[in-house]
Amino acid sequence: MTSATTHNKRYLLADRAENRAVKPSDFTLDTTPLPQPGEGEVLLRTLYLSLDPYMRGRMSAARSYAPPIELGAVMIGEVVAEVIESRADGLKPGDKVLAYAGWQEYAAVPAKACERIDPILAGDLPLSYFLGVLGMPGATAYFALDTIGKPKAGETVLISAASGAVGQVAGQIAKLKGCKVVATAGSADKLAYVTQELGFDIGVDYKNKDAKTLAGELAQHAPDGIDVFFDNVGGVTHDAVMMNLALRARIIICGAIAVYDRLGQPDTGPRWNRQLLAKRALMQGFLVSDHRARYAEFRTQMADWLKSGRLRYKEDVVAGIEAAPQAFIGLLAGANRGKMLVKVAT
Ligand code: NAP
Ligand code: FER
Repeated sequence: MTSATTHNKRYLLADRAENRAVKPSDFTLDTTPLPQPGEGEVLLRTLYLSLDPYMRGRMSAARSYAPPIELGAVMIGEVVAEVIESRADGLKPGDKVLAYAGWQEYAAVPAKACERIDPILAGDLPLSYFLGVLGMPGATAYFALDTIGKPKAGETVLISAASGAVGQVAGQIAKLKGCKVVATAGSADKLAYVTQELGFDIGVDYKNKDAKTLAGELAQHAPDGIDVFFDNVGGVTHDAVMMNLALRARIIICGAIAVYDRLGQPDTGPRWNRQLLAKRALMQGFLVSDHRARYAEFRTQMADWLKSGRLRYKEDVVAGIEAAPQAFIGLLAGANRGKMLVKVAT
């Protein structure tokens, strides 16, 4: 080990940013001695840290599917890491693993909490893909469509946040199934990426439009209505799509990033009940962690699509752990171009 590896830089949660946008001072940079692995643990050196919208929810104390991060604790996050010291059977130095090691350069974690990356499955694919298309976001796209959306050839599928970590995969799977894909996103270059490079059929910019205006635009592009709505954002986009449902539409409630800065303050009263009734539509919440048991199947299928060139994946990578807060704030505001990652070490 070189002298550079005697210390660990990490980010602690300093403020929950309740009912306001996240800012850099919500995170404190902290330097500690290198952690020592205990019996049954491994010392990990993070190569890539994943930045994901769910972290915003875990900063908040609002009730959800998982407990909030404690103030003063290391920000949570999944990493691809290299084992540099092992005090456990089954993992050895040099192994590459997935682990929830958090926003830090090094971590001592139980070997049981690590998932070894299969080098044969990975092949020539980048290791960072295990945090994206071959990891949690890719699994979200795959299982939400497989278990709720069930797109059939010829149907119209609407994907919001279509160029992001989940959206770009969801839209490509829908294309592989023979669907027409309508994408919404917040900029012309994001829409150009999904239509020109990924083959989605229509791109619609949702920015600075009220729900009625956006609904009218969507109606022109999907005159027979939306059969599958992959909702990554909530808010105005959600409302506009709900005005355009096809008969027996399936609505996947995957994310609501448009309202993450006002969690715990939901809209009240009847909202889309009449549309659901009239269209006999099905709306269901989705949580990727319910599908762990089928990850091997998902990874095999996705790796096959990637290796055969039938599916592509764009990443947005910043360098150094110090870049994490700003990149995360950018992700929540739409500054990312593809899956947001921090390259922490090589
Ligand atoms: P992402 O799409 O790579 O990045 C987030 C994107 O959200 C931004 O780039 C931005 O793109 C968009 N956005 C931000 N504010 C918005 C607003 N007010 N209205 C509309 N769009 C807005 O992120 P991701 O990792 O793929 O996640 C997408 C969604 O899926 C998130 O809501 C996330 O919480 C959810 N998710 C859920 C699960 C689950 O199990 N339920 C698992 C993974 C992810 P624009 O430029 O288009 O605004
Ligand atoms: C998980 C379940 C859901 C998870 C992330 C999510 C990191 C994402 C939820 C969201 O973005 O709202 O186990 O693991």
